[in-house]
Amino acid sequence: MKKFDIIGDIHGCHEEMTDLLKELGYSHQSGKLHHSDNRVPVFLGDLTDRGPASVKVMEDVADWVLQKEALYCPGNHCNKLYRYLSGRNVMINNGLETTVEELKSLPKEKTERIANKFKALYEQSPLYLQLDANRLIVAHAGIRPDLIGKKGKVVRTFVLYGDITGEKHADGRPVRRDWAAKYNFDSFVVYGHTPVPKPRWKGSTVNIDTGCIFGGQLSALRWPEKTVCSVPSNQPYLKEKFQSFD
Ligand SMILES: [Mn+2]
Repeated sequence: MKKFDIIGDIHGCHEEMTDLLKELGYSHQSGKLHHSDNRVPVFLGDLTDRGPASVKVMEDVADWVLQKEALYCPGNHCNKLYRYLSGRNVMINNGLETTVEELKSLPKEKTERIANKFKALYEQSPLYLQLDANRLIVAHAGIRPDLIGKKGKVVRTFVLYGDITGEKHADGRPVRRDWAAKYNFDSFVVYGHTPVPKPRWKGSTVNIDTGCIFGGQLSALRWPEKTVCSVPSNQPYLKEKFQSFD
């Protein structure tokens, strides 16, 4: 059986990603990722935006996934970046501006090469990952039992944005229902998307977005061990960005 290390929202924190992979036992030599126990890293989306080195994260993850050394499913920030790179008219805000600025600062050829690689990554990736004979589901913002195994618009909205109501809080954040509190199913779901001060375990789900971009930690869940490995963030701590539950 394959063993996985599922890694939470990176948001351009390349240094912390490198630290975490090292902590998990990976070595990175001449573009290849290697683990002595043949473990596989799984990226659950939101690779870019807001952080200092989104382009390096895009490049590394795209290389590893396209070389079949890692797995990936997209987050909402990946979806928006993909639409931007495909020439669609998207708002360059909510962190996308930092990634766009990084890309624009590079020589045109390099920008094009990286954009094409990221598009290839996005186009080959499923909306969410069904692993270990469906015992493990990895979805950026989570999933509902009745959506597992399905595709389509409803599934896409849920796995990218979570269980949104369409309403917004006073500060502009979308209202999200607590789907994990209601999740009652055999498949274990690993997700991110909503920064929490520490991994949030709820039934057979865990949120491992420990807000690296907001000064928390970058975390991974080891499967099948179900143990967490975290490294500290190098970013300033912004308490108000973290959501507390229960
Ligand atoms: Mn997200």
